[in-house]
Amino acid sequence: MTATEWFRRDRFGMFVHWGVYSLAARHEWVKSRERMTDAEYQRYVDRFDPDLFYPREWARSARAAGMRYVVLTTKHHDGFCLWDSALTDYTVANTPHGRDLLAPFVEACRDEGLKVGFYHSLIDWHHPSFPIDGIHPQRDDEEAKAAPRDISQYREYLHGQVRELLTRYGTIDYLFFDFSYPGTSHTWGGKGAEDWGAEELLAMVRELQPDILVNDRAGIPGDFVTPEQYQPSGPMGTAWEACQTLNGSWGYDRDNFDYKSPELLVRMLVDGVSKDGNLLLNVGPTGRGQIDPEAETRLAAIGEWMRLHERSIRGCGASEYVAPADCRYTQNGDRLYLHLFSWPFKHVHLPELAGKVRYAQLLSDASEIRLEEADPNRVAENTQPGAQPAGTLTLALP
Ligand code: FUL
Repeated sequence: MTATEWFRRDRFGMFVHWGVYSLAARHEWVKSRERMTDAEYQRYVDRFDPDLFYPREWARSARAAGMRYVVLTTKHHDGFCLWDSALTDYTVANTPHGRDLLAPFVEACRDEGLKVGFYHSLIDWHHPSFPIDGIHPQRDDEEAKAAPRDISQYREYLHGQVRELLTRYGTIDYLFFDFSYPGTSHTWGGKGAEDWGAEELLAMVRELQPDILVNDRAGIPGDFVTPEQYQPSGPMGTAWEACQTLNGSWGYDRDNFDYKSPELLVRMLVDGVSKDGNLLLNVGPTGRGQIDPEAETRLAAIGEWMRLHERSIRGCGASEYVAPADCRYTQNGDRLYLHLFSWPFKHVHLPELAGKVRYAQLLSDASEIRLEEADPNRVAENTQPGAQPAGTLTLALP
């Protein structure tokens, strides 16, 4: 099975944004938003001691939710590294925790049968050679701005760190660079791909991990595209994955209770698969390393749904048929799944399928749905409206 094949089959993964910003607990961009100096931000580094870091629990929650891969932030824009990099002191090795976090994470994922993904930020607000731009925390510091910064030194550092990540932990299945986009220059007026040495970087990645999947955010095309916090209007002509938050923040955001409902999260997953895409759903563990109860509740609810509906997601993709209003089709061979977002219902009219459906049933309990050939429409009728909590029909095609 090729990398793109597993990716398209599995459809659903967990994103984990975790770092010293989890201690600030007010969004992973806190350093930039509050224009913190390195010295101010150091208070989080000095206190990073995740005593409740049990990656096996993360992996089990992901698996129970129906996810099949997990992607962890190795370094976010703040530049802090979750592994003991030989290229900087700005790592977990120099926190009270004092130990590499990636090895236990990778091991836990593998033990739970999950594919392993690394997120790695191209942006780095800590490295002395990284340009100061409009989002850099030190953007008001005239002296820092005037000091010469040679991005080629940062480029070398970036390549060296990615090499570490891809040589220390065995097979890595997935890499999410963040961020610049094909054909755009960066906010400091840089050249995007050229700044990162993207072609060379990607060649190195593929040499070290020949089967890895790489996203599209290094300024050159990758293996899949990454709509962020929105659902595209249809198939994108290539493998794609929407990344979505639970509450608008990627990093742990203690006072933000603006959570998406489990129903909405399930719909986003269904919607993506109906358009041939994946969902990478984020959690932001606390500074102690725990996935908070609000997130866990949602993961469990999605898992309940997945337990009964997995076969309408896994291995499925877009259908050639156009679903009725407020419905989605996902399809796997001769199984067409009709997801009704407005439930319960009495009749569904499926004119396009006239004469094509051999049998119809509710997916959750396999109960039969009465089919009626009512000229000119084929009608699927639910004889027990409201009897089941979820409205997905399986339509057996010839
Ligand atoms: C964005 C980042 O700036 C966010 O913090 C987050 O990591 C998201 C997935 O990508 O570009």
